[in-house]
Amino acid sequence: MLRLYDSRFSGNSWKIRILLNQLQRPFERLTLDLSAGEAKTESFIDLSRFARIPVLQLPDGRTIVESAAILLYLAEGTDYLFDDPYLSSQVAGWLFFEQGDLQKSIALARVYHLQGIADKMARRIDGLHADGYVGLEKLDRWLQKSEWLAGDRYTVADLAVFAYVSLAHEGNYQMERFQSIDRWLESVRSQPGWLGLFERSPYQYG
Ligand SMILES: N[C@@H](CCC(=O)N[C@@H](CS)C(=O)NCC(=O)O)C(=O)O
Repeated sequence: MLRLYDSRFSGNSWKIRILLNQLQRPFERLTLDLSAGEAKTESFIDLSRFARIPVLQLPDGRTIVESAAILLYLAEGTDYLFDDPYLSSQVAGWLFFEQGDLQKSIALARVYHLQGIADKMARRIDGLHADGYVGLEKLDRWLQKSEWLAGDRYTVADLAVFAYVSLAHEGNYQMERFQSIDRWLESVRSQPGWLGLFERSPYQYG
């Protein structure tokens, strides 16, 4: 069976649980406590390369790290990706955009708020917001004229970008002005098999 190493609050791991649920793939879930240093043990570093989650472990023991790589692996041959090389490149483009232009700016601002250190980190958060808003504006502009990110249907491109954008308000991003993002977030949430951050998949073991 597939095994997913994740953590409770991780948006990167949430992407993977949603896709596993949408694909109806049974998986074992091992939830690490990052604040207790559980990602930093020797044995987990061997599995994870960078001492980070998510990590997907295949039944033969090999592991895949980086949420975008895991999504591409799981989506191969399914409706959540395209066969056509051009359309596949459009999906990949959005996965890179999410990691380069959005993920860190949103995730770190959120972490500082969740850890209750937002006041102390106010200047750092201002910088993260400045970068994050540039990415969000680009995304909103695209969604003003397109229903989905790549091609004409929901794919892992939408799922990958969805996770942190939908959590941005937890990092005190003011999202009201992004009307097209708001419409698209709702469309992603209404996809069959979509799962809330703290919702348990019926395909989850452990
Ligand atoms: N680019 C990576 C980022 C992974 C990442 O940043 N993971 C965080 C949690 S979401 C983590 O494991 N941090 C380690 C720690 O906080 O100790 C991905 O998309 O999978």
